[in-house]
Amino acid sequence: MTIKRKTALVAIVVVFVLTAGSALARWTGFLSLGEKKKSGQIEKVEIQNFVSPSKEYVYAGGRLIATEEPPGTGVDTIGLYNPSGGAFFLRNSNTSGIADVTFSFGPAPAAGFIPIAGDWNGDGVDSTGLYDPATGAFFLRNSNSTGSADVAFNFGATNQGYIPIAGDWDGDGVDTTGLYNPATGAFFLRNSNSTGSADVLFNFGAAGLKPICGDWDGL
Ligand SMILES: [Ca+2]
Ligand SMILES: [Ca+2]
Ligand SMILES: [Ca+2]
Repeated sequence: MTIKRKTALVAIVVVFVLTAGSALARWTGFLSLGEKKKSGQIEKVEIQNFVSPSKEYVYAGGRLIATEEPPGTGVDTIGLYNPSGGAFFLRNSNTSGIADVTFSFGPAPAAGFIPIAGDWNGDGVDSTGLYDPATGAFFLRNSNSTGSADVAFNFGATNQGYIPIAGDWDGDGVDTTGLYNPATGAFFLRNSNSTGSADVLFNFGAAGLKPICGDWDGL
């Protein structure tokens, strides 16, 4: 079993990706600066489960090096966006009823903005975003509440009729944006929520269709 260092948050706090069997879990780890210099892979890691049902602890040589929040059992549910008022209406069950969460985000009226949703910061909670086709700007918010965008960036050509999409294209636990050009059937996927060119570009299917995204095979 090996742990690969993924992202350094601060000097002594590191986030790991742990491959355990076929499951990929996200770990938050703690390394001293001395150990961090070794980086790369840590061998002979033993996992010890504590009584806490919500967390696992990873020890190496008797020292706590990582904790894990077990994968959530969250269920995706639906929401709505009202372009005339800029309000999102999110429901936490796939049933009839009133919205569980209502908030406004973005301009009202939305002037052609298109809503998207994803886990932009990898905390396990999906939140909303907006795409402005006129400027190519994405506005992403990390909480489902009224406020300004936490992340804003431009991606892709403007005014081409592109349709925004969002998903975890590289499986790192963070959803990022993409675009679909219905005129050509081209997908443009980017692996970070930032300005730049597409990391993945390909054509799929005939022109004039509507895109959808998902983890169809669980892999
Ligand atoms: Ca999130
Ligand atoms: Ca990702
Ligand atoms: Ca898949």
